[in-house]
Amino acid sequence: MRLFATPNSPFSRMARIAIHELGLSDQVDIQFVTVRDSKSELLNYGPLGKVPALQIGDDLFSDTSIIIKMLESASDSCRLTAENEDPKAIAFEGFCIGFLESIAVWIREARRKPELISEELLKVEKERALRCVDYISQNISYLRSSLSLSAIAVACALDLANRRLGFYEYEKHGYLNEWLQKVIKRKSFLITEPQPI
Ligand SMILES: N[C@@H](CCC(=O)N[C@@H](CS)C(=O)NCC(=O)O)C(=O)O
Repeated sequence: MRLFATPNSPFSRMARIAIHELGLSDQVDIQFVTVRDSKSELLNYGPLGKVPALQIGDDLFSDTSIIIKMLESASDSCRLTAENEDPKAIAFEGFCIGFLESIAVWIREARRKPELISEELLKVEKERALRCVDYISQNISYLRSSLSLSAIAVACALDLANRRLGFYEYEKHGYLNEWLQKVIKRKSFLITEPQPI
């Protein structure tokens, strides 16, 4: 198997963390590619050109949740995704992935040329992030058992929001902050830390 990724993409980071946590590091080659680039190597494998993308044989799987499900089915180690029989955990998983997506949108907006930045969008995303942090804190029980896709998404989102946006409101929520500090010290997180930009 081969994972196409970029070193700083949060979704690529989720897939790389999952590979490590599922014990698949020896079975998946990680290939860093460029994105938003008409010469990207990734475009030789499919038209989408987004990372992460997982190649298994002739197939190229996109979308982080789908990729993590494919990785899970290749692993006899732990499970990361919510069980079909647990709708509340599935709902929370979707929320966590949406939270990471929103942090990525916020960062993308904040990094545009100053004259192109929409202050309104920055405000919308900051307010969303504050609401989500409260919600995560109220539902911390979903995150505190074993590592899950939900936990990976939330930890990647909060870690990146802190690094790129100076967003650290979660520190006000003692249990959430304690949980986050523990998760980001796992080897899978340390070896995939985003680089300064
Ligand atoms: N919903 C997708 C999002 C993937 C995504 O947006 N990846 C970004 C990097 S974080 C990307 O490849 N962007 C390149 C582009 O938009 O062309 C997933 O879950 O994998």
